[in-house]
Amino acid sequence: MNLFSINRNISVIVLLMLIGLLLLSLYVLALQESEKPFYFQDPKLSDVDKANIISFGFSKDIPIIDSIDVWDNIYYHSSDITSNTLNFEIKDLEESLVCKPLGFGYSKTQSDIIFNPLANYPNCEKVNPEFIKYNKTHLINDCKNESFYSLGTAPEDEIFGRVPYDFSWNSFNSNVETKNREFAFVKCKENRNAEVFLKYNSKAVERARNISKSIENDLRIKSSGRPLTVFLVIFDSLSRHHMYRSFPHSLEYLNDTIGKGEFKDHFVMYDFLINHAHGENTIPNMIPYLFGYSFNYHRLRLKGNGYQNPEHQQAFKDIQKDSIWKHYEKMGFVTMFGFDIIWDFLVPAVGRKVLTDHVFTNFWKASSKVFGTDNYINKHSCFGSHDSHYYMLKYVQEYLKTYEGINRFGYVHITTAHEKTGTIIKTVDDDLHQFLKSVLKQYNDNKNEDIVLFLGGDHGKHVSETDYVREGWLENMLPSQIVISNKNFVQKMKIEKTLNLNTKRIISRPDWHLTLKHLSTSPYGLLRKDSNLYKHWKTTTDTYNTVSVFMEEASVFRTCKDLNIEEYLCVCLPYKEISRTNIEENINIIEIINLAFQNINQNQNFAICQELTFDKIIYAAEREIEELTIYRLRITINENIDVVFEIFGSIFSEKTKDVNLRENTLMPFKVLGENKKTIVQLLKAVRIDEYVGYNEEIAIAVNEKPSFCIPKHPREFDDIDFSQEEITSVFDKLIEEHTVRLTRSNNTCNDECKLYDSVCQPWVIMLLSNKDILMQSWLIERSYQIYYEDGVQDIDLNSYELFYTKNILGLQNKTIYLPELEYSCDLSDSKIQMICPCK
Ligand SMILES: *[C@@H]1O[C@H](CO)[C@@H](O)[C@H](O)[C@H]1NC(C)=O
Ligand SMILES: *[C@@H]1O[C@H](CO)[C@@H](O)[C@H](O)[C@H]1NC(C)=O
Ligand SMILES: *[C@@H]1O[C@H](CO)[C@@H](O)[C@H](O)[C@H]1NC(C)=O
Ligand SMILES: *[C@@H]1O[C@H](CO)[C@@H](O)[C@H](O)[C@H]1NC(C)=O
Ligand SMILES: *[C@@H]1O[C@H](CO)[C@@H](O)[C@H](O)[C@H]1NC(C)=O
Ligand SMILES: CC(=O)N[C@H]1CO[C@H](CO)[C@@H](O)[C@@H]1O
Repeated sequence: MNLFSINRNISVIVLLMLIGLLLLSLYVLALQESEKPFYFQDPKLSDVDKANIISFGFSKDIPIIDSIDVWDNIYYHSSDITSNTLNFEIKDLEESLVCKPLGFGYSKTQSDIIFNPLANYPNCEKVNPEFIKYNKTHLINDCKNESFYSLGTAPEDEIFGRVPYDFSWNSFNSNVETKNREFAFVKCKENRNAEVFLKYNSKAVERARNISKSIENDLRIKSSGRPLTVFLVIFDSLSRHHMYRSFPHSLEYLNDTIGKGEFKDHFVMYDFLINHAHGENTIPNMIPYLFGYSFNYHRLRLKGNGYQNPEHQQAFKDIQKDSIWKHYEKMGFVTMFGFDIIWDFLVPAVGRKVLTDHVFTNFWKASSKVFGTDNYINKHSCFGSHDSHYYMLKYVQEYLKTYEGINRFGYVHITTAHEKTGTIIKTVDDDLHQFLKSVLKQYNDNKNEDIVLFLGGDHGKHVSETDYVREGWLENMLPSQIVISNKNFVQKMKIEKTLNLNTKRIISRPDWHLTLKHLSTSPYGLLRKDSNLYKHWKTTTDTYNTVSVFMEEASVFRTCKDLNIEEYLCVCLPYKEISRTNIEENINIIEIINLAFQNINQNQNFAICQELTFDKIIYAAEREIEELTIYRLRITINENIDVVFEIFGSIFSEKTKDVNLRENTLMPFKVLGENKKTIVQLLKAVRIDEYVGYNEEIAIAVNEKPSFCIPKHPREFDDIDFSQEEITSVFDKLIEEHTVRLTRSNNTCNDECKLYDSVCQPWVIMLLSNKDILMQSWLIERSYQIYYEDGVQDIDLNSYELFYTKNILGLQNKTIYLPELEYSCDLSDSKIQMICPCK
């Protein structure tokens, strides 16, 4: 083929693509113009079509002007609204409710076994008395000894997620002006402390005021209305049951003040009982919450742009135009976003630059270096005089106070509960109680403002791989959601009766998104249910069944399917555990497992990630739903005894294919049998054991999906592996990212790394427990240096003798100690110098 014909072929392809696009837009237009409500669940539409329709919807700008009835000046009697209390027990669900949960979670007996009721954590303020002083512009030096400070990053340098963070101390000789920085650390002798402070953003205020003014002009509103605050405080992994278990003081406080006491006349709260999750973890839940539609469409809309690629960041900025925070910006609000984690939990959805007026995320990257906190968030640690979540709640309080008089929106995500024991979340209770006290007081003192405060979970807590019972899965699917508002706002929205009904109906994530959109109009007037704007917003969510919880009654007939909640996740459908003997006879189950392994092993980098093979089924349940059977399976693999996968698959007859077959390349299927044809389809395979640390770091180093890349244990790598550069280069890279230090007498690695503002990595101790990796025996000379105190030591490890121990990685005289069982940064000795990988 010559160059010319290539060109011609390309033009033909381009032409065909253009025709395709034209047809699609005509089709979309036809759908938009049609009178009938349009159902996204229409099985005839592919997911790509639906994603395109959503994009098209977002590109349309429907004016607010004919959709809203501006507020009149009637005084609303808040006393007409009845007060509610918070009750753990759920009684009186309506008889006619179609989606009635099979249960709500663990019983007290079950949860007392799973979550140690006696778990107790030190009070950080007692352990580390607060000494930092800040006077609104300057850090004041109050330390009698030599001291140091470090200021946070400038607002434009807020980068979301797992990226390197530079950190250094400066001599603290005189008071230091904080300028535009919003956090700081001070070191006085060996004590360290943190402070956060919000800096007024006058540009954001001006913009919000301008936009509000222009909306008011369009609507011919003469005097400005009441400023509105809409704020989401979302806790990671917090089911409704776990909220009641973990926050007794805060809930009692709400009960006593809003339910019965001092704030009874001013505020009202609603506890949503059937608040259904859309997935097991953060992304599938927060995408519909923040964007209005499911993860799958978001993935398609991102068209292969990856958050790790710096050149793809524009795609993430573009997609954020459709996020709830950009929406609030357009409605005349100042906006805030906070996420207290150094990992990439939500980054794949929004990228590294979050486009709100305030972003508060770098504080945690800095804190991890200052306080040497465990990167893997599975152990309680103090950030100076407070727990980690305290700083987020403090920043939010300042945000709400600083912008009094202006519409404000915010979303913060707090991950204290994201750990194994399920008990560290208890440390939030006192800080949350203080937070609620301060916020309610603020809005009670200033009765000229409206507030809608959401306290909820992204998904519920379950104890992943160790917990087989149905109740654990129910908790995972039923996150908490309490909504607090002022009574005259509820009265003015004419929504009291409906809100009360909705607390007992199934509510989806897109429902909350539409609710947020709806609330964004309420500084100006009452959005009409039959308005073009409200109807248009529905077309950009997953289904036409989406409702604003503050607008419409969620019908008793709504099912999971109506709300685009996967049937295998649905808490209302039948669920039956399968006995061991029946599992082994079930050929369908084996077929699902085969599909799962094909899927898991597809495109793996087999040099370092192993090819995985099926070991055994440890749990199985089946759900018979009309002509469909869905299986939920837990399985183990031969390559690593700790790994557990959860697999969902479906079985149906070929006749029902149109309804039951899911067209998605991530869900392979297979036709079985000769005559009576059956189809098995894999719906999902997820890794559910904890794989942070060694496993995850290796996967990230080779750009593999951490949940599917399972390398050998470091001790199992041998000479054959070390002859492969694909493998050794990974080890070189990982070692290079760390500074290897020897401890001085009686110091632990944690102490030693912390002296240099870094964190000891236990997983690298595990990696170095293989002597060949420690010595980089594939290289002619070991490439890293070993640091001792403030200098470098040249140590020829080859001349040392090996001595295997249970848990020590260290040196003494001419002996190297190598750990065989445990890998810890917490050991010390007066004679052995521990070898510490610091990062
Ligand atoms: C804070 O301290 C600085 C430096 O000592 C001083 O110049 C400034 O006036 C103080 N500000 C306030 C609000 O007290
Ligand atoms: C707000 O409006 C004023 C007056 O119309 C204009 O001068 C200013 O640039 C606007 N500011 C922003 C941030 O839009
Ligand atoms: C709230 O008050 C009600 C009624 O007094 C009571 O039954 C309930 O247990 C209380 N809930 C909490 C969380 O304290
Ligand atoms: C290690 O060396 C020191 C002197 O540097 C010596 O006193 C000690 O006995 C040696 N210990 C062992 C176990 O060889
Ligand atoms: C290390 O601890 C041991 C035992 O507590 C003590 O005897 C020794 O003096 C300590 N060494 C240093 C350098 O502090
Ligand atoms: C070196 C130095 O100034 N040390 C002082 C640190 O502070 C304590 C009391 O807070 C003094 O006793 C030390 O003399």
